[in-house]
Amino acid sequence: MNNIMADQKSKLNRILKDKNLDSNLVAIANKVSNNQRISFEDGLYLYAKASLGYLGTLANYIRESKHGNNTYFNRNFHMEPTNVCLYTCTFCSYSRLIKKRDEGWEYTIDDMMDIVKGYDDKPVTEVHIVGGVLPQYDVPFYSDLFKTIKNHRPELHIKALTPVEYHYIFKKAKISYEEGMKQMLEAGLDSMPGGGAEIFHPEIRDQIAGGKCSGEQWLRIHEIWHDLGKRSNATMLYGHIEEYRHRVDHMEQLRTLQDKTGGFQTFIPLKFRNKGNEMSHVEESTVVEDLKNYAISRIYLDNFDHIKAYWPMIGRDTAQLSLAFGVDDIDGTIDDTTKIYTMAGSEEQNPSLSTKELVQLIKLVGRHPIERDTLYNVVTDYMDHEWEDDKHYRGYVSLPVV
Ligand code: V47
Ligand code: SF4
Repeated sequence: MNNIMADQKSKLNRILKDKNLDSNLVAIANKVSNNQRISFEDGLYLYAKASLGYLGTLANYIRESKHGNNTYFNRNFHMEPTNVCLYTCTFCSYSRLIKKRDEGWEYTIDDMMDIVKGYDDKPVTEVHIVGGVLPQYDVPFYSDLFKTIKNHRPELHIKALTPVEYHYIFKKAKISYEEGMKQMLEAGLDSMPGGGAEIFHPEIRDQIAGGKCSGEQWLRIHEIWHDLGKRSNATMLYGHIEEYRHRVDHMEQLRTLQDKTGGFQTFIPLKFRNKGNEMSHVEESTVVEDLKNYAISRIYLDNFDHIKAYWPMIGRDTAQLSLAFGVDDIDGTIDDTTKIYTMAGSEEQNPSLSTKELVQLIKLVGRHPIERDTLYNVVTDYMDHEWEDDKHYRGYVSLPVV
């Protein structure tokens, strides 16, 4: 056992020997210590009863067993074909623009290729494409777009669209999910981002995302994609009108599919932000709740390799803290403005960091920064990297003690 793990194990042992700790929490800590899966009821119990310190200890133990101090990021850029959407998800700032289309944009393939070409001299490895749903963005449009990007820059990884778009465009084209995903693969799609998952349970999904693909359909499209030998991510939009049992149900369904396919790479909890949408009256979750949620995700999803914090949404400070609560990945070096979040009131009005800034942010909490590609192959290990203008920088502080 290396030093990092010996330290984490001794923190876990302190919990196991704590005579004052609730016996259910001791039992859950025992499962984690013995590498056993926790149950649905355990998940609910953690949300209801566990303290932040307890959750951090368990989640950090798992995080460091899997990855040590390694903390991953990638260099990508986001493209949003349109910010107008015919669906009416109550948490989203896009759909209200359907009535005021003059305030929105609807890009053509040429418009999007101009954006792609703007990154020609930049060392990005991935383009992340996601936006609203409109009828002109159909199977032929996206097939053309993926082919044109691949013709222009074959090595650029295309991570694009979610089951929300795929369900809509395949239905419109009258083709099955299987046929549709095969066509997307042939056009150049490399992987699927995790969006559109929201909360799977119909009690919540019907209220906040009525009309778009169901939880079952979302999971089915990912399963088909995994069966084609490809990878994808998963998200959960939390902190609005859902109850803890809906969050645990969501993670349970992801864990079950992951047992079957192993195709998910990363789980990304997305904190609900309340600006500019139909749920502005709903209070946002606290930072403590966000950290607890990261930790419980890490503990529950034992078969997911990575837990990602999307820093433009939660801000840099919480992203740094999250690295002690189960998170091992911070998305990305995004030097483009991703409007879906700035419209919803994200922490970062301009969600852009240079690689150097992101590396420093990770090092400042004692972690080991690694640039990865979309599939988690190491691109550059930044632990001992020095920038020419940066000789004075030796930024280390220790991790918050949990
Ligand atoms: O599905 C929309 C969310 C998602 C709000 O896979 C909101 O690497 C909070 O999935 N407050 C799309 N969230 C973005 C997404 C994503 C982001 C980063 C990385 C990856 C990845 C995927 O954004 C939507 C929805 O759940 N969203 N509105 C809001 N007001
Ligand atoms: Fe459209 Fe997606 Fe926004 Fe829902 S969350 S309104 S599907 S862009």
